[in-house]
Amino acid sequence: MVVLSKGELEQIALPAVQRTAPPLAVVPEIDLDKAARDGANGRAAAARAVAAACEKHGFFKVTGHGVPAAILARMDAAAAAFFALQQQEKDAATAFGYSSKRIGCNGDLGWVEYLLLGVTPSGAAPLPESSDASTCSFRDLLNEYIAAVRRMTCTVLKLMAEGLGLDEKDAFSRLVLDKESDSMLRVNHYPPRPELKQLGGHGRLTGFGEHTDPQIISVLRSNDTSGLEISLRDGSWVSVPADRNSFFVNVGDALQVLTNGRFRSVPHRVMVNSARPRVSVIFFAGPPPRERLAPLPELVGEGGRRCYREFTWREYKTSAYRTKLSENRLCYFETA
Ligand code: GA4
Repeated sequence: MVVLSKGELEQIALPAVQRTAPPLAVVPEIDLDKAARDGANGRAAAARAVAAACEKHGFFKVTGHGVPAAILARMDAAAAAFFALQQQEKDAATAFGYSSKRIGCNGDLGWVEYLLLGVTPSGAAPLPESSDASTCSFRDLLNEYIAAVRRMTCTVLKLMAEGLGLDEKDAFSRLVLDKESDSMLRVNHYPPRPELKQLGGHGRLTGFGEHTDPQIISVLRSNDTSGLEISLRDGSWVSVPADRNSFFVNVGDALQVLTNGRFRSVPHRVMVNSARPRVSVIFFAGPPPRERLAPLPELVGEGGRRCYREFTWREYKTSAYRTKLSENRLCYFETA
């Protein structure tokens, strides 16, 4: 078990200036089912709405997503059962990348425990041969979930390309369907902290500190406990009302680069609830390691300025893993 010193725990709390909870966000909604039913016009309207949300906030909500309710219910039950295990059993779940409180490898801490797995289109990495039946069935469930969410992710990425007016409608989705796509799945559990209540609603504890996601997009679903906050263009923070029936999409750094900054990667963080656990499952859709990323010529335009130099996803990821969570990771790749 990871035991933190008092000093380490104190680092998790936000500075005093950020003590009160921010106002509620008004999150743009895209209904994929409706877009499909309404034919070409419905699709074009959804594509425009997706592009507008990505330009304004880098964040929106997907309803009518088509991920079967049965998979979501099984995932909820499996995540709850996993995090309810004895600490010793969780610590042994190395095949699923279990970790607690420590985020990344540069000293970031949060009031969170999580599973973190690398995934390609063929699923999560194979388990050791000695794995027991329950480990195998959990892995199978994760793979079913990943396959369903990846399909929806690709629908969203195609709408993004359409909304940007790109000729190549699979300019983004092909990166995620590539057999070497370097995607990830994360299951986060933010245990409640009843002590926060005694502070009269003013005590705030960081579950996962402010950051942007390095990938193309991240597709998140949570239980009904709020806690996710996003930063708007003016730097203010808003709290995202939880909705277990929908998925939330974040624009990541790689998409900001490909769109030459037209879409923005949204800074976000998660705050801990005093009464209820928050559980979220996030699919981070990434390109293959060797993929060269640069602003798409169609989005730079003739004589336009390229805001980022070309680099490979491997290069970006290596650089990102050297940073602290809250750092601006894109600045090293900006053109002068
Ligand atoms: C943020 C998005 C994903 O959760 C993640 C995170 C990763 C990690 O937890 O290991 C990072 C973080 C994330 C960005 C900067 C680096 C890497 C922690 C950290 C300090 C899995 C990812 O890909 O980047």
